[in-house]
This record gives sequence, structure tokens and C-alpha cells, in this order.
Amino acid sequence: MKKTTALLLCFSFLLMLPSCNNKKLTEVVEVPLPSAQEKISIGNPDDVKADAGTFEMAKLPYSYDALAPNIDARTMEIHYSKHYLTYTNNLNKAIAGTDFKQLTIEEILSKSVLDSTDLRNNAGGYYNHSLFWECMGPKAGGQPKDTLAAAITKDFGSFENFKSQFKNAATKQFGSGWAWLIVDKTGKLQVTSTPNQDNPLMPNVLIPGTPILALDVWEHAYYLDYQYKRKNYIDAFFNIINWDVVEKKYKENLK
Ligand code: MN3
Repeated sequence: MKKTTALLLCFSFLLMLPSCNNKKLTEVVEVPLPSAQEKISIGNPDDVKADAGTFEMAKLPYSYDALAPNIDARTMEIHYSKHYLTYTNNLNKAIAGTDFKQLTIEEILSKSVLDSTDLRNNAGGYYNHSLFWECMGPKAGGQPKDTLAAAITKDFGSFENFKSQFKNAATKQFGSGWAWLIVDKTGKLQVTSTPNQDNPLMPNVLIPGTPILALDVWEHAYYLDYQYKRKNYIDAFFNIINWDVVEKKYKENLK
């Protein structure tokens, strides 16, 4: 009797095996694929807000995907909503309870920010990115017009000369940093570059002046799309420079 029960149990078990296998196979097939909503996770820059503090994030004047294919949407989203947000929050923390709270960002940068690495990096990061966003736009690129075009020709010989100097400065900036078009204290246009989050308003720089065009050459600005090919990113930047904004800034700095 016991033997019969054991045999029956074995037989039942064997019968169950194919059914288990089938169930497993069905489960594998039924793993849900990511929905369209999960694949597209690009947010809205207007939803990103810095913590309460003296300085607010400059509004991104276009959507994250507006500069594609020159700068992809994911890079723009991470850059604006993570890197720039962090600089803004850390700048506000660094100046909380100090006299710097009464000053403009330009005044902070031109004063002794160099004494504090924290303030130097975050005030620089805040100012540099705020200008960078503004200098770019969809349906932009081409060449400057009118007053700025004439000034570029006067100070660089030609637009092509300016372009090659600017690209050279951006390419040769070793490691992380920025390339700039600035108006120096005599009103002349110059190209320069700075490391890290330094900028030409700071008292330590080789060529001081007021920036009117900024290019971020930190790897976080281009690595997802361009990897090590910084040169291709710099070339693409020229397709999205908003020359109307750059000219407006140039005119504000005319003596
Ligand atoms: Mn950056």
C-alpha cells in the first residue's frame, strides 16, 4: 500500500513538471515592455526651482529638446536640472548670513571670491551657466549682424578669424572650463578661456572683461552625445548661438 502511494506521488510529480515549465515560459514571455511614457522621461525646465535663497535659477528660454541634435535633450535636462540647480543652491548657502547677500552676482564675482573655494566655484557656476543658456537658442546660429558683426570684423579681422580663435580656445582649454567672447575694459572684443568655474569677471584671470558669449566645455555638457569628441560639440555650438542676445550684451557694454 505504501509502495503504491509512493508510486502515485512520483507519477503526479512527473505530471506536474511540464506544467511548471510551461508556466515559467509563459512568465518570461509576459514580462511587460517599457511603456512609451517610461521611455520618454524628459521633464519641463519650468518645474525646476532652487531652494529659497537670494539667487533664483535663470529661466531656460526653450525646452530641453529645443537644441537637438546639436545638444540632446537628456544632456540639457541633466545640465539644467541637476548641475545648474546645485550651483544655485550652493551659492545661496555660501552667501547666507554674509554681506554678499546684498550684492549682484557680477559684484560678488569681481570681489574677493577667490578667498573661498566654495563661493568661487558656486558663484562662477551660477553666473556662467545663466549666461550659457541665454546665448543659445533653437533656429539660431549663422553669423552676427549689424553692430556686433562690424565689431568682430574690426577686432578679429573677420568672422572666420573670430570663429577659429574661439574654437581654438575651447578646444585647448585643458580639462574642465569655459571659452568666452568678452568686452575688455577698452571696449575691445577678445577671446579667452578659464578653468573650472572661473570667469573673466574674476580678479585673477589673464584677460579680464565682461563676457557676452559663453561655452561650457566641461564633459557633463557634451559627453552623452559626443563622448571624447569635444571638437564636434564645439562645431555644433556654432549652429545654436543666439547672436541677437550676444549683440544686445555687446551694446550694453559699449563705452
Ligand atoms: Mn556645466
